[in-house]
Amino acid sequence: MLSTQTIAEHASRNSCWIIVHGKVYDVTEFLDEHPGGSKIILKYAGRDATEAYEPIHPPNAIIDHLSIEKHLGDVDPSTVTKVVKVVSEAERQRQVLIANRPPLDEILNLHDFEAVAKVTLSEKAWAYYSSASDDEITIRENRAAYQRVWFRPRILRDVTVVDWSTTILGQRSSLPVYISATALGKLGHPDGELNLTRAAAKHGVIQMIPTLASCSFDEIVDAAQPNQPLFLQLYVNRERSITQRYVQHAEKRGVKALFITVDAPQLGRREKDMRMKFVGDDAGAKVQENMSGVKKDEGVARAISSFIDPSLSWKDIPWFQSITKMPIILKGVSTPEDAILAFEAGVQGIVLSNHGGRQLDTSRSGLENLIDIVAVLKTRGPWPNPNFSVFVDGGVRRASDVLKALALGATAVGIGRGFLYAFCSYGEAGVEKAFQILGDEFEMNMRLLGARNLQEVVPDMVDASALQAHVGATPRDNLFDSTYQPLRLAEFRSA
Ligand code: 173
Repeated sequence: MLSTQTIAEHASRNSCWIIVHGKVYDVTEFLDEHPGGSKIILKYAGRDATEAYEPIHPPNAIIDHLSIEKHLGDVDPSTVTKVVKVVSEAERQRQVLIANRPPLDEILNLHDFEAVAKVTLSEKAWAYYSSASDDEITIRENRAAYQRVWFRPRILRDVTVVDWSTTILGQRSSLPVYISATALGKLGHPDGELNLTRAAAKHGVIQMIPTLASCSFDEIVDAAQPNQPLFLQLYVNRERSITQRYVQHAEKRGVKALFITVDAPQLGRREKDMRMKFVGDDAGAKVQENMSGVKKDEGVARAISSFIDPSLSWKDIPWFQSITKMPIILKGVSTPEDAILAFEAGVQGIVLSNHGGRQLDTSRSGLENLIDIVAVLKTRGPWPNPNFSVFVDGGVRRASDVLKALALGATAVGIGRGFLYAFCSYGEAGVEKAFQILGDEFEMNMRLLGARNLQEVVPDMVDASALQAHVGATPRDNLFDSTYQPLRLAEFRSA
């Protein structure tokens, strides 16, 4: 057993030991191999890194990646001085807000989860999840685009029974919605992505597992029910053998589709997230950082994304097709040109996505791109094409949003943050509630739209003539506005 005093002596680039989960590791030689760079490790040189390690790594990452002779043994608990953490005023307030958060049955829509998450998440988690790139124009446009599409409802169609279930890539789904991948779930809830897996099992919804989940891939698959369909989101590693092993392991474990992220050769600059580097560090860490020349402008995501291969190109698609039989979907397509290239490459679908507004700012919304992309795909074969799915994500919070995308030709729609905020705020029960809310919204909206099933949600049910006009041309209705009672978000009891 090693004393904390001994460990503290190994706090430099020349000899760097860290503690994770009560075990001591010599990471000196690993420093330059760490996918997140050496600097972040050096910050914790000679001391306990568990708190920083936990949300970002699958539990076994260090054990799997560090050769056995670098596992130095246990920390001698008798040498550990219990640090009494000074709880900041902000943290104390956050705990009060968590204790007083609205009961789940007062949550009426997906925005409410976000309102709760905004004040109950740690600043770091909120900054990472909510941030988008640059001026955050695209993340806001993702919402606004849905408001430029108007319904043309049909009447008198006997809508006693309505059915919003569907099939996504051959898998039954209770909703025309899947859970899109979002990284680092444990920043927001101790059970991380497992909240989604468990709730999805109960409600027949499909989860896309993120490459950069906080839980390991196997933990997530193990938490799923025997026949629960799961998809996998893939960041392609510079070291292709790692990607090959990962993809083939996923297929063996029964994953039903591979969504390759193609819009992130480099991560966007998310300034809310980056800003946290300046406010979140303790003083001790600052000294260490200065010593090792740490760049202080990297957010959480950038710090762990250096393994992603920016050389990925169309030439790699046949290789993916050679290593797996899973359907392949390209996630992050924005133009008809690329939609056609994907179609001709023989993949099974595309996701019209701008990565939740986190990549190229002032990119158009997936919903808007859907119009042109469906138009060209219609010239290339049957429509809807049973062998080529077109998904949309970004800004979806309501069933009415989903119905607009479906009317315009989408196969199904992905929701990332909406479900993420549900589990951050209320764990698994929050995600179940989100599914139930969406189900209720589908039932009502489909009745009011005059569609008894999703086949009956047709292009004529929407007026998208304003979608591609990027101006707010709707006149303000001043008289109405002055009497309108605005909707209210979920409220806190006594804070
Ligand atoms: O959007 C993201 O934050 C993201 O996709 C990502 C990429 C690399 C590491 C962590 C998250």
